[in-house]
Amino acid sequence: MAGTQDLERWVNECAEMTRPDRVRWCDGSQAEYDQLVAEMLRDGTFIELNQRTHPGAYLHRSHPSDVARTEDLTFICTPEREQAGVTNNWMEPGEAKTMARGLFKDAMRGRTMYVVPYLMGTPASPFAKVGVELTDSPYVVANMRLMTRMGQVALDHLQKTGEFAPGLHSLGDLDPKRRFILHFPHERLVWSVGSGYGGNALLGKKCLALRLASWMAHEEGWMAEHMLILGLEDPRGEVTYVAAAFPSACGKTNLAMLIAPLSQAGYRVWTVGDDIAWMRIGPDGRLWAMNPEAGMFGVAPGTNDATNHNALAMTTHDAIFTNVAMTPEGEPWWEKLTATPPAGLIDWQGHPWDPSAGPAAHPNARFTASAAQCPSISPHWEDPQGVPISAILFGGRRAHVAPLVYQAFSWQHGVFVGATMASETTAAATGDVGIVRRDPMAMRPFCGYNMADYFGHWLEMGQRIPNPPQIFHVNWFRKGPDGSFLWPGYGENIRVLRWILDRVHGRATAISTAIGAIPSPESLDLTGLDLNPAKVNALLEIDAAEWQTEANDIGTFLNTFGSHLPPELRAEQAALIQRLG
Ligand code: OXD
Ligand code: MN
Repeated sequence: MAGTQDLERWVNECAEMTRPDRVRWCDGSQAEYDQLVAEMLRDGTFIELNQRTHPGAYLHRSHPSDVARTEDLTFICTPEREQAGVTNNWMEPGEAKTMARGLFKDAMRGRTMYVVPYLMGTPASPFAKVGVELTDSPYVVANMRLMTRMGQVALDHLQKTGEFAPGLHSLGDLDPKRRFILHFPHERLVWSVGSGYGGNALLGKKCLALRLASWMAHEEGWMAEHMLILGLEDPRGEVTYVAAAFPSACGKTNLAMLIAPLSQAGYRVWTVGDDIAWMRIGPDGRLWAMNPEAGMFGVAPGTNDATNHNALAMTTHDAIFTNVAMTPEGEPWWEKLTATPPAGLIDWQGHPWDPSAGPAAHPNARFTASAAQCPSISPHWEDPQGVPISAILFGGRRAHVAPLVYQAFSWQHGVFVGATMASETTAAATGDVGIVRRDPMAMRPFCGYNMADYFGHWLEMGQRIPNPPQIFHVNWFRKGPDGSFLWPGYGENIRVLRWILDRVHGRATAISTAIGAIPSPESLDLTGLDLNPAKVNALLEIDAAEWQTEANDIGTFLNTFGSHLPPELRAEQAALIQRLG
């Protein structure tokens, strides 16, 4: 949609349909936020946490059936089914709207409709995009204020560009049977009803910045990816930027904020973004990435001083916690925050915690905080053009098969590696946890069009980038025969980042294998780690039999894409089989 008149007309139309008691235009100011918080504290939407230890921090407990993204209720609505492709649920746009109108009708009676203008990207960036979300959830408004540049700044941008992506959201009755997340990429439109969960309800994030943006990027010649962006500073002070795609809840936030252990003195990670990268070819022929978000919506369980000190530091004030547990002192708590749980915990549903009934915090409990509060935030995180990317990492959670790290032979081979990457499912989406599924570029739940065409777009970008990033695959989660992790992970991942950095700068050696180049023994610095040579071998091992099964499985996976599959990916699979001998 274009212009402020269109905006007003659309707001009126939506109010006609949903019948809120009042409509409130949000300006994004601190006073407005404070007022919203006060209202939510009064009606129980927010619970005040200990304001001495966590000033400005609040707890929200969601409906117990509304705790994660619902991929089975998420639809791409394009005129033809083929345009959505085999990895997406599809509905014909007219049918989808007729169905959803029934759910939106009168849905906001007794509630306020908040008009939330927001900007994805910094105001100074020529690539920033305006969205407007209409929602009846004050919790969503408060989160949007932390996650985006919200309010007047977005309206000012709209005045300049005359364009915005509309999104209508209502909690509805929170019944999963009446929950739908509908995307209309050709109209840049989202309708979301029946859920208050972040990924379903904060429409700037997964809905606009990934699903709609991936389609816009296809049309306009750029890339919208489910990637963190970090800068790795070496002892000489030179910073090399990396973008990395891992499926949800596989450690993107931790890697983006990694603190190098003492033994790796002189290396330092700067955080640019933890979830989404918008990438464009710069005038210098490199790929430049920007973080369209202004905040982080991270998984809390597992976060502690050792795994992610920076995330803890950024959430000790002015943060929203969702579905965490609470100590008797009113402090947030989740599994692994401390070695032993404190006595007297209140669980995520508000009851005294009974350890036999499950974890105290929901496994997908979240924190929301402004990115500016992150101690490792890069001085360049708001640069209008973004930062130049030297390496792209793909990765997953795989107990077997995938070695710690390998480098693709070329951009085309790297696209194949990304397109066929696999990972065990996590609690970030509803469904079984721990099943291996292929999640191309970690975009399976977020690609707003036919994924085979998306592969084609990646290949085409490779043709157009004069100086493309090198592509790597990493796996921190490989397990030994006794079922324990082989690699210490977390801060020690800096060692793998160092190898990648050295490869990019032509300083590290590698051994060419059937699947790509792995570190030569002397090129990966493992000093000080308790890793015997057998463990190192197991971490880097490429088991020919396992990989033959993998290559065949990849073939079956590629078959599911039918005629849209770019032939280059088939050729890469054939070449892999041939190299495996
Ligand atoms: C997220 C997700 O919340 O990927 O970032 O689910
Ligand atoms: Mn994500």
